[in-house]
Amino acid sequence: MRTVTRLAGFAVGLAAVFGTTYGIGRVVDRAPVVEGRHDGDGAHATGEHDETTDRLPGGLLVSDRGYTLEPVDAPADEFAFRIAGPDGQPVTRYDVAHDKQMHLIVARRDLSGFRHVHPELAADGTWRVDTPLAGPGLWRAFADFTPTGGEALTLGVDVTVPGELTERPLPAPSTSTTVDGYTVTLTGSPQPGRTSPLTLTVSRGGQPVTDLEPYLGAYGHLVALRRGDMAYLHVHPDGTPGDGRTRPGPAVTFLAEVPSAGSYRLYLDFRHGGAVHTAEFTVVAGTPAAGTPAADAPPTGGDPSGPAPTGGADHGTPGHGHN
Ligand SMILES: [Cu+2]
Repeated sequence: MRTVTRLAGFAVGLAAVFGTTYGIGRVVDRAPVVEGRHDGDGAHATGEHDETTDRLPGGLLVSDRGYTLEPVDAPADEFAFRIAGPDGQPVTRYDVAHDKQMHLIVARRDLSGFRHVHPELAADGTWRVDTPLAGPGLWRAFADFTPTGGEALTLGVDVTVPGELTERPLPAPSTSTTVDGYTVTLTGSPQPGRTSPLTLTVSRGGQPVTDLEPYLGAYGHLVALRRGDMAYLHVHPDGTPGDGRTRPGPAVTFLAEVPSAGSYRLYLDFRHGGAVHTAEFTVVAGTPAAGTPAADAPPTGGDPSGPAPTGGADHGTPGHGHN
C-alpha cells in the first residue's frame, strides 16, 4: 500500500489509527497512511511494534494508544460515555475536527440503524446525547475524536439494547437510493489497497440539487462500515466549500480506500433544506472483475452476502447466521 498523502479527505478513522499527524484538526484530513514509524513519541518508543495496529482500520478497538472508550450508566433516553486517557482519568480537552470535538456514530451489527450525532461534553469528561440507539439490537458505537495533545482516534464499543432482536438482511448492492424525497446515485467502485473516487449525485423530483448546504465543513460526509467486523472508515469529500473549485452539488466526490475486499455499507450525510439526510448504499469492494466499472454490480442471486472473493478478507462472519 503506497502512501496516499494527496488524499484530500481520506478516512479520519484510518488517519486516526495510523495517525502520524499530531493534534492538528484539519491536517487529519490529509494524514498519510503510515508507511513510516513514529519518531520520538514517548508512549510508543520505537513504533516498530505498532505495525499491526497502524494498519488496522478505525473503530475495531475499544482501547488504543492509551485511550479507552467507556460507556457510563445513563437514563434510558440518553447515551453517555467517557474517554479515559493514558492516566486513567476522563479526558476533558479535545480538538475540534469537522466543526465538533466529538463525533459519535452508531449502527447495529447488521449495519442497520446508522446515526451520526454530536454529544455534549460535561466538565467531568462525560459525553451525553439523546440516545441514538433506535431500538433493540446489538449496536456498535464509534467515538471519533482528537484528544488535545494526542492523535485522532476512532474507538468502538459494543452496546446491547435488550428487546426482541430482529436481524435485518443487508440490502443488496445498488447504485441508487432514495431518502426523504431525494434520489442519490453512486458512481465508482472501491478497490482494496488503492484510492478510488466515489461520486454521489443528489437530485430531487428529477432535478439536480445544486445548492447543497455545508454540513460540518463539507458538502457531504461519508462513513463506510465493513460487513463482518464493522471496520470504520470516515471518508471526506475531495474539496471543501469555498475552496474555489468545489460546487454545492449535485455531485460530491470522495476519495476512498477500503482496507480489504468485501461488503461495505456506505452512509452519506448531506444537508439540504435545513435538514441532514442520510443515504445508504451497499457496495462490494474488490470483486474479481477488475476493470469492470460497475464492480458494485447487481447481485445475481439476491443474497448479497458472498463477500471476499479473494478469500483473505473475510474469514467467516462472526458466529451468527444470516437468513
Ligand atoms: Cu460528526
